[in-house]
Amino acid sequence: MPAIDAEPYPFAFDPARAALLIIDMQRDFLEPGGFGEMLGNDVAQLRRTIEPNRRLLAAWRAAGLPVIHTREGHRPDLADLPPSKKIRGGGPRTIGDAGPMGRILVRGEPGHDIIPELYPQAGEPVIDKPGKGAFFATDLHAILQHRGIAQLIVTGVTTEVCVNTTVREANDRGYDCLVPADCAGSYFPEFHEAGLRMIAAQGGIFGWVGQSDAVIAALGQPPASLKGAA
Ligand code: TIU
Repeated sequence: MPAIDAEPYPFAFDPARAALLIIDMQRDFLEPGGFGEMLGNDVAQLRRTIEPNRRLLAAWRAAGLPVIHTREGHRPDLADLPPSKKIRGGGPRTIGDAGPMGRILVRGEPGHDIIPELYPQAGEPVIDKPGKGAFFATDLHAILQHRGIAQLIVTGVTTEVCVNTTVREANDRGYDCLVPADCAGSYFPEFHEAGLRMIAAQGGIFGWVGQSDAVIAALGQPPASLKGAA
């Protein structure tokens, strides 16, 4: 089985049981003029992850392995939006209101969709999640179970919010998660660093942290399922 260099120790990669899970690479979080920037955030901190994600996604697709995308957002009628989340922040415009790219974090609106650089292809499930974690109130666990997935390469934004919450949820459900640091980003560099350290601390309490080049290199090795085959 190919080992991927990672913290706190090498990740025993099993491509036959692994999926790439790309978290919330949505226009409203990443693009200039979107909701994230409207709140005063520096989107450049997230945009540095686009090219590493693009390269990893291309290599992953070329290897024929499963890709799953997520989007944070709510029903147009906002019936799944907790009242607490609606008013959080106290700003003049909150989730569901008209924003710079359509209604903020509402499914079907331009800003809610995934950036063109990483747009899903036919056959790649897109998980629409109402929360920060990708397992809460979604069918992600069932989709992974049906495909025999036990390992997740988790990328996307933001490191300390939706990526971290998803890794913790996945860990409690028995998945081994590896986060390539260059493919995850936060508006706050210090939270990015701390978010990654929290995952790998205490012997990998929630998972592993590595780099996308090491994942791509591991994809070049023969899958475990083919090793030893006549
Ligand atoms: N996807 C995700 O992380 N949603 C957030 O709201 N992140 C923030 O950092 N605000």
